Amino acid sequence: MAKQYNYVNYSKASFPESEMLERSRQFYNWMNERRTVRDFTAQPIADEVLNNILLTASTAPSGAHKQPWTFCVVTNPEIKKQIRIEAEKEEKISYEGRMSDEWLEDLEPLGTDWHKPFLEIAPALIIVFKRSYEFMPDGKKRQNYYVTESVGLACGFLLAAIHNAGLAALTHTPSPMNFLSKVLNRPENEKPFLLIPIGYTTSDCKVPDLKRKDLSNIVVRY
Ligand code: IYR
Repeated sequence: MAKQYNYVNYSKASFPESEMLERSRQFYNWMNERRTVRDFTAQPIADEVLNNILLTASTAPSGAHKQPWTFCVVTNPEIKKQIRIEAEKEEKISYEGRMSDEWLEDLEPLGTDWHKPFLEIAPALIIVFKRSYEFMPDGKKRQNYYVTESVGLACGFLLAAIHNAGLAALTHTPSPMNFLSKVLNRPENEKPFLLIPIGYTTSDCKVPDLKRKDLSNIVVRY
């Protein structure tokens, strides 16, 4: 039988309602400034900043607290170049035939294409892998739970931490992305989930002037 956790006291910090109102408003305003960007400078990111961002991502809740994620951080120019070459190979095939007309039409306003220079320019690429199971010391496999949900949550925390640090990111999903397992030599229990270039924005960085849905379009109250 597995041993139970030792339960410890937890006193959640809270705030008077007026302060809560102000904090929630400020946090929303701050998060609403986060944008997905594709224009990065090559300026490197301090290791300690990267580590704090990754530790924040790993505070996300996960099924049975398995933390079923691996974050590969690539700063090596040769490996970034290899990733760009492989990603562009797949993206070119996707844009030139694999993606449906409807999908291409939906992407038209964003103006994306198969060229991915940011994969080489951004100072760091965080490649998030999901771990569907673990190898036990005796070599047996042990399942993880709600892996997609857990890793999705960790990625949300990761993006918030990147934004909070004053850095920008792109949630990139080259498709298919199994080439990442090969390039990064990952074990078979890990599957690529998201490729996140991270860095500083260029001075002439542009983002689409898009609007976010308002409350009435995202919330149903009962
Ligand atoms: N993965 C491709 C296509 C793409 C798909 C979606 I959905 C986007 O929001 C943006 C791009 C690419 O990265 O270009």
